[in-house]
Amino acid sequence: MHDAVWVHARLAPMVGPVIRDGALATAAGRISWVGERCDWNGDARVEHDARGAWILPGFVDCHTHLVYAGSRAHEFELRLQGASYEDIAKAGGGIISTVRATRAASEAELLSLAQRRLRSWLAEGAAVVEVKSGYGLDRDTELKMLRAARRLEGVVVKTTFLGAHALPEEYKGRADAYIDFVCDEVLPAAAAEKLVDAVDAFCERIAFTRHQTARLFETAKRLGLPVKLHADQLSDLGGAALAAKHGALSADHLEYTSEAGIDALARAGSVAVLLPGAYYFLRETRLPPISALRSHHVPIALATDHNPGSSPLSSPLLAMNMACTLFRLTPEEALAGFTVQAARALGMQASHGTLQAGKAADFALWEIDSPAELAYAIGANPCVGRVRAGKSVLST
Ligand code: DI6
Ligand code: FE
Repeated sequence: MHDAVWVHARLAPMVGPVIRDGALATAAGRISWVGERCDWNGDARVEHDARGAWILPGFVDCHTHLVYAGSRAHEFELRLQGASYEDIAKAGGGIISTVRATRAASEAELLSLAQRRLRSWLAEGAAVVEVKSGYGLDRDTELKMLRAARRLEGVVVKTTFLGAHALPEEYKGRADAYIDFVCDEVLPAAAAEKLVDAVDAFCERIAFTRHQTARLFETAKRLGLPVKLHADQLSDLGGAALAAKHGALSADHLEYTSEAGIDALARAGSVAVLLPGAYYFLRETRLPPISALRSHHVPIALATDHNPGSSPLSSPLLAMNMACTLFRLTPEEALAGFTVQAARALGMQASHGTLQAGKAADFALWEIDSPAELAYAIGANPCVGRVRAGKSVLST
């Protein structure tokens, strides 16, 4: 006996062909059957008529900085007057200004701010959201951020430790000592509290070197934690190759990655996570190497990179549109980027990203004529239903 079945649905399972008159059943929070409606002869306690709506796997946003306090709207104004993102960071603004506000906020305040932000993802049928720390840069605030992230409701949350996001003011001129502190105290404390699903770093001229990043990755390995990396966003520091060398789940941004770096990602089986929101908002002009990623068969995921400084973007749908418009991804690649490939970038391919029996019953219903419409439209939200662990949590 199945718990529920959705019939008269059009299904985009994100693996295999689409099904134009399908049925999808759930049992005990998982998908228990998917296929052509004419082949469905199971028993389900409840039958839902999808009335021709498309069902897709719930979106997986595999790169966000959703937990933080404060606003950076004034920096946006400064940039519009000509200041660069790097200028602002060097002058003590940027990430560090969000660190000040986040240190001053309580865990409850951080949770309530992030929970409010999360509404847009829920309205667009998201199933999984990754959330990074990295606006604490001290032990207590990093842990506070991760605890707040773990308490978010409505989606599956994956937490990533990003203690090596920027150099805090108290360590000015002592980046190596800060990395020692992160490796010896902060990351082990977060891991001991079981708050960490993966470890990330910002490897960049304005952040940490390859060598410092490698030291952090060694610590992650000792703690049995997978790694990912903010790589080659503003310059080519060889971040992608470094991530690949450490078997990273993903290397993210990649605007400046060389072909050798892409080859290394392909060999390591790491996912390339592209972040068009940051490219757009910082008015970057250097495109990530899409054709090389394709020719080397590197899986391409997309994410919002939601953060207050470089990508205040709260819409997976808009990120997909930007990926097509700015990066020339196909709508099919964009959809895969927010489902099957994003699940891989979080090591969740066994439970999310496709509509297949055995996976979590986390999916969304859309009133559209074809899945490509999700990447095509700007500012519309045709999500008409969201199912989480087999239960309908949004329907209109
Ligand atoms: N790269 C980014 O684009 C964000 N973090 C990072 O490592 C920016 C975060 C911020 O400006 O607050
Ligand atoms: Fe980021």
